[in-house]
Amino acid sequence: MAVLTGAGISAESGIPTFRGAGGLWKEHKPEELATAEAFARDPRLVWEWYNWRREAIAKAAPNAGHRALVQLEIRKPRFTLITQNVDGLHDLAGNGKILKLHGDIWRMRCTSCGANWPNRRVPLPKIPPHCACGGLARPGVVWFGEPLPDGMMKEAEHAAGAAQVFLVVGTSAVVYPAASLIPYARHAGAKVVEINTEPTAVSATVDCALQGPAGELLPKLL
Ligand code: BV8
Ligand code: ZN
Repeated sequence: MAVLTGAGISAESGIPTFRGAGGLWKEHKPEELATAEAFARDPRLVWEWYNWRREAIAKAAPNAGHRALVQLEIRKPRFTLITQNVDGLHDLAGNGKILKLHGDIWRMRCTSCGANWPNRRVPLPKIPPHCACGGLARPGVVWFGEPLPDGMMKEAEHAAGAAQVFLVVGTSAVVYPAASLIPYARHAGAKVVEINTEPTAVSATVDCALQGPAGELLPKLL
């Protein structure tokens, strides 16, 4: 079994999604902030946004939807959780095998020496933060226009291609290449089940589209 999650699974933990009402992208557009160009132009502005998101995420706890996916991993011998989320709530809930397609907001990377380290300081004492080497640090996430971490899509495609059931939870399925895992799983013969509060770009193509909040439907699915 394989599961692909998006921001919607963290909505009931109080973390705003990207494209929904009150979404993160409302005040800002993704191009403005979640790109290497924006960071090069104004690292302070981009770090202010990530600092604000880290503070919001630090207050959030995994919800019943996250917990249901931990139970699923325990019950299913072959289980891979693939997430587009950078909030770390699947780790906090206790899942073991997590493919983080878009990185992790709780990690930093040095723009000069390439060091990569965890940092959970909230709020950040210094903005923008720097590496021990003195280089400027960046959030350990994948920005628009950047490639996913090496080998990540291969591993995700392997999991999606081998799954009998591919669960797609809380994603608008507009971001690529993550969204391509959905047709990939279907063409490999998986039964695709979608859980979302609204119809999405893939709802018409899945075997079963369950409409409702992940925090309610995932425990029921269990
Ligand atoms: C790449 C990390 C190439 C940063 C993120 C034109 C057409 C097609 C593609 C492109 C294009 N132009 C550019 C592209 C490529 C681009 C892309 O896909 N753009 C989109 C916007 C069109 N992709 C990229 O740039 C990727 N890289 O292609 O590189 C390359 C290759 C080699 C060498 C060089 C370059 C990189 C994409 C990664 C971007 N980073 N995040 C950060 O977080 O700050 S993406 C960001 O969006 C998040 O990761 C998020 O997870 C992701 C997807 O959004 P969702 O998770 O789906 O969230 P959303 O708000 O959209 O939807 C929430 C859903 O939940 C809704 O459906 C809602 O109904 C539902 N929901 C709400 N509440 C609940 C619920 N469901 C259930 N229960 C609830 N309670
Ligand atoms: Zn460094």
